[in-house]
Amino acid sequence: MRTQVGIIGAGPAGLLLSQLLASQGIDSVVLEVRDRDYVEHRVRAGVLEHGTVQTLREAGVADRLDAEGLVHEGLNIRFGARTHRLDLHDLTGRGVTVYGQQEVVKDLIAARLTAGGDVRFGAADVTVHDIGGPRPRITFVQDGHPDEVRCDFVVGADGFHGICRGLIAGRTEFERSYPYAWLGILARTPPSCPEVIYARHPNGFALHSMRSPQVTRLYLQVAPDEDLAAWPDDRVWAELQVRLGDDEGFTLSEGPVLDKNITPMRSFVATPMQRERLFLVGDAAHIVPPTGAKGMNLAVADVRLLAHALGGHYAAGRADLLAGYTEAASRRVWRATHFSWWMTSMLHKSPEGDLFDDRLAETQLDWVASSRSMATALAENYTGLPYEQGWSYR
Ligand code: RFL
Ligand code: PHB
Repeated sequence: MRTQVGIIGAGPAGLLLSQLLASQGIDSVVLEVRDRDYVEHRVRAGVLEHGTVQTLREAGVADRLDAEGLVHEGLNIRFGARTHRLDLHDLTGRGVTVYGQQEVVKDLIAARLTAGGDVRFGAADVTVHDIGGPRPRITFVQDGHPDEVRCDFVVGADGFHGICRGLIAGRTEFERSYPYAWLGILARTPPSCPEVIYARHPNGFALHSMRSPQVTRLYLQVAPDEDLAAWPDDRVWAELQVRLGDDEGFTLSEGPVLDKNITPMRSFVATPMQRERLFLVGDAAHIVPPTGAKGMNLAVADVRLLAHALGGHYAAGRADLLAGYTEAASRRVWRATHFSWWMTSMLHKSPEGDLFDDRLAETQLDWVASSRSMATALAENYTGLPYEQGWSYR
């Protein structure tokens, strides 16, 4: 099998890249180890930056997003049992859209397959060869049969646990782990507030978000080694009631729990994001803790840059854009890394009972709630900083 770009991973990064390349007349094959049903039902991100929504529209995959996505013009920060609303639209002229990552993935898969795109699910033993030569190869096994893709470039869109990052010899890795994790539930109950609530409580962080007018998404700060079995639904609801409660009459509505999981928190950046004919996008190169809602948005920003650089290569023989990919991507990567770290440290409770850290976090929150400049800084990062260029070379 011969293609121009071999993409490993059918998460939002790999699928969107395939779609943006197709819009520029560039062929790709996407190889995914999991089956389609698994990929389409993995509950993850929910908050899309203004620019992510724009990109999905330009990619021609936003019909359902525009119909079903929930546009939020503000967000709430709750601490000291009081709520402070940041008017994102007033502060930045922009908002965010709440629409599940798995819905974005479903829309992208449907668009690729309808257009005759090649997305292979259940591709096992994916192995990359010859990235230093002019014709890299990717071998894999599907339905028990060995197969091979020959391509000009390989893109590692295979997430944090993928195989591609390990092929960038001599890379530098920056890492920070946090002494907590998030326990997340999806519940069949209407959201208790039309907007997202980030709450800092003496018992720890809690987050109220949503997926639709009937489905609420909620998270609790827990220990990093927390056992999910120790959190039956009743305990989760009781703790959410305590941490999300305020003195202003907020009531949290409860309902059947549809999904429950624990996510560790980590900041991680690998650089460079390229070696020879291999490029990394999204979580394969960097991850952020979910507190800033940046992970998928950052994956989309990488993909825009790489789609543009590959477009420049094929349309105009430009080598400089591909050579400059790491440098171009890393500015936004580090901004998001800092923002996510900042939101995380401001909203979580120190599990070691470090009173100094707790006071610093409280004064930061108070500053955001009382200063328009600080609120604007948060809102700019949250709704997404502008892109420096378009994703299409033409
Ligand atoms: P993904 O989504 O992990 O996709 C990688 C794909 O590669 C496949 N794969 C392989 N395929 C073939 N061969 C191999 N050897 C392979 N190894 C792996 C995997 O099966 C998978 O299908 O990475 P991608 O595309 O870079 O996308 C990144 C996002 O998924 C991630 O950043 C976000 O989910 C992070 N995130 C959030 N991001 C936001 O922008 N806004 C949010 O509100 C937000 N909330 C979250 C989040 C992540 C969370 N968790 C569970 C980590 C909330 C949570 C709880
Ligand atoms: C979500 O809706 O899943 C969500 C919202 C905000 C975050 C992280 C996750 O910061």
